[in-house]
Amino acid sequence: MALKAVIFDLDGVIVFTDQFHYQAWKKMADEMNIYFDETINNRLRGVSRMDSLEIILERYNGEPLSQEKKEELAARKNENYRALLKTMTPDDVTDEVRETLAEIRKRGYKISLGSSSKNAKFILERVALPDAFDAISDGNNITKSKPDPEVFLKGAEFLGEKPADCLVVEDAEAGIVAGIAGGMKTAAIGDAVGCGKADYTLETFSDLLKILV
Ligand code: B16
Ligand code: MG
Repeated sequence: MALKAVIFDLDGVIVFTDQFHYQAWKKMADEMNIYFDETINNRLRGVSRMDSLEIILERYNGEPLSQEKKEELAARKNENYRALLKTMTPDDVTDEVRETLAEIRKRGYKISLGSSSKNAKFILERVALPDAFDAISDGNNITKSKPDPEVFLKGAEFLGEKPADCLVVEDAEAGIVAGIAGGMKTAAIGDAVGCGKADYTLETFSDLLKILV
């Protein structure tokens, strides 16, 4: 069946904010005396903010934390994170990514974002890509985080396309699993290549042009 649309993950595919996530969580973890390192940070790829916090709290040994306290910790991390996002500029998206997105649309495919992040629109504005997508599905329109397919199913729905006609592009195994669960084709880039579950693997972003002919 011919593909009609592409749904892109944001962090790890279009932009690379994992170092900002790391720094922001690290600050919060240090303040709470919780051990946190880059290996644990890797487990947060594609995972929602509150689920990320639960992973970090696996190393917490203090008094039990109320839901209110957890929300305060997540909000504190998000403040740190947004301060770092403010340093982003259009130079944080490569010409390769910009030109490939434009060419995919020119070839007649619709494109949507499919990101777990509640900061997705803010990031797209910072890097001057606010109108690059026909639809945006992000952390603000979902209740279940990847590996649940909700964020991608919404993306397909916003585009008016059937899931089976969509290709999901992801850097996280949780995202590839979500795409498969949603009945979509999947393309892995970066970290997700190693999981071996995707229909296609991309060495570089513009390899998409070989799939989307
Ligand atoms: P926020 P993606 C994900 O973005 C990140 O990979 C993940 O590390 C982060 O926890 C999640 O967004 C939520 O982000 O705190 O900004 O809502 O890869 O799905 O584009
Ligand atoms: Mg990602």
